[in-house]
Parts: sequence; C-alpha cells; structure tokens
Amino acid sequence: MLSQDQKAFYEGNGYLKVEQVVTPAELAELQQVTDDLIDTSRQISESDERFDLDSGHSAEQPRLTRIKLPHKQHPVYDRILKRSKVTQVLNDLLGPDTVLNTAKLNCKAPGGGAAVEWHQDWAFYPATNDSLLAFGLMLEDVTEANGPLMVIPGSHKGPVLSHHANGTFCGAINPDDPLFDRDRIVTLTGKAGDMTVHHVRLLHGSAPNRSDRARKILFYECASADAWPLLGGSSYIHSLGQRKFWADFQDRMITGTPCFTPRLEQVPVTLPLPPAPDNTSIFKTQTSGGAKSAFA
Ligand SMILES: O=C(O)CCC(=O)C(=O)O
Repeated sequence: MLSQDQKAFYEGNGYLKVEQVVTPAELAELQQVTDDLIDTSRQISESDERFDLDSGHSAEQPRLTRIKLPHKQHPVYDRILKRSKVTQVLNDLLGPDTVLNTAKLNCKAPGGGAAVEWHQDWAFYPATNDSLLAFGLMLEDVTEANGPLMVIPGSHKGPVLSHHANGTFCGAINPDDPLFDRDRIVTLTGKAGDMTVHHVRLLHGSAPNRSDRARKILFYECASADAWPLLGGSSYIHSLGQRKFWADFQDRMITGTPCFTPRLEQVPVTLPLPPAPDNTSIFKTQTSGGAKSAFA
C-alpha cells in the first residue's frame, strides 16, 4: 500500500498523510454510524462511558468532545481497522504483528469544540519500546478553521518533554518550554476519507474548532505486538483483572501473532503519575491537571 518514499517520510518526520485510505462506501458507513451515535447522545446530559459531552450539549443540539471506544460501540469501526487499506498501512509501518491499544472518535463541535493541547502520546502510555502510532481517519473534511491536527516534524526523534504541572501529570507540555519550536508547526488538513499517521513520540496538538462545521476524526492507537504498555494514562485496560484483560486482548489483536516476550528498548520513560484530578479523557486531564494552554 505505502511506497518506499512514504515509509521513508514517516521514518524521518514521524507523521504521514495517506489520501483516500477508505472507499466511498466505507466512508459513508462510518459517517452514518457516527451520526447515529451522536443522535443517541441527545438522551444524556452528563458524560458517561460512551460519550464525553462538550459545554453547551443539549437534546436539541448535541455537542460532543468524544465518542469513547467506538470499536466497542459498533463493529464497523473494528472492521475498518482489521480489514481495509488501513490494515495494510499499519502492517507497512509496524510489521505483521499488531495490536490495538485503544480507539476514540474526537468530535469537535462547531463554534468552539475544545483544543487539544500540545503533547506526545508516549507521555500518556509509555511502553517497552516505541513501535506505536496513532491513525487519524478524517470522517469530515478537515480545514485550517475546524481544529486540524498539527505536528512538529521530526520531534519523535527528540526528547520527551515534561507533561507535568505542579507535580501532577497534566497531559500537555508547557508551551513556553524552550524545546517547543512553534516555527516548525505543520498543519494536517485533508478530505473526508484521508488519514494521518503520527508516531507515539511526535509532538502534536490541535486548536479549537472556529468554524460552523464539525470536525470528526477517528483515532486508532496501535502498537507492534512486542511493545507492551508500562502504564496507560487513563486507559480502561489497566483496570481489568487478568482474565478480563486476556479476553479484551484477543479482541484487540489486529493482525498476526501475539507476543509475550516484550522487546525491551532503551527508551525515555516518565510515568504519567500522579494522575490529574479527572483523567477520564485527554481533555479532562489537561484541564483538571492545570495544563497551560498554547491556544489561549
Ligand atoms: O483530536 C485531536 O485533534 C487530537 C487528539 C489527540 O492528540 C489525542 O487524543 O491524543
């Protein structure tokens, strides 16, 4: 699926955009299922295990920051990861044995949908090696105005910056950190059906949605099967007992064979502890953990 040039680009820059990775029929199905789920959220007035609500959410006007664990809410999200061109991109970048750590559908509601402060995913979920990446499949067109993902090319090869504020894990870097080089920011816009890939150590963030159109990106956080998590910032997998973990793990294998002898690499790790007062999502971690905003 990917050319040698695309693989080399990912290796050097830590990110990649793959155009039209899903077929029009797959995209239409994903959009329909997502719209139906958003419709269901009209029935609730507080965030729950399925939805994170944005301020201003109401039955008349549903506003979500996130659909949680979409692959557990409808099989189409699981199928796209396990049996589509997305799967081929994954194998091209991580090899034959791959596992899903988690998935989320970040919806930035029109007119203010929350920013995601600059961070490296690695700070949330360090592992025995850093063969991990996140896909961002665009379910709507993403423009400069509706809160696109922004990245710092090559930062996956640099240091892991502090994601603590006042001694607490706040899930974001300090925008005044001298190692944060705003001049090198690249913005990843695209059409519905395009997909971004970012390495687990790449610095990235996204601005609020300043447009009148929703921004819906389906994120899959994937790993090589030999990269075992040390501690996830807030992932449900760490609260499962061994038997439930095992059953869940079988569902999370994407391709190939599980690996029970983790590859241990010399990687920089700071555990995401102590946790922020509310660590139920990245938005809550950053807000309640006292992260300084780069977008204020
Ligand atoms: O939704 C976004 O723009 C970025 C999301 C992200 O980086 C994350 O959830 O880790």
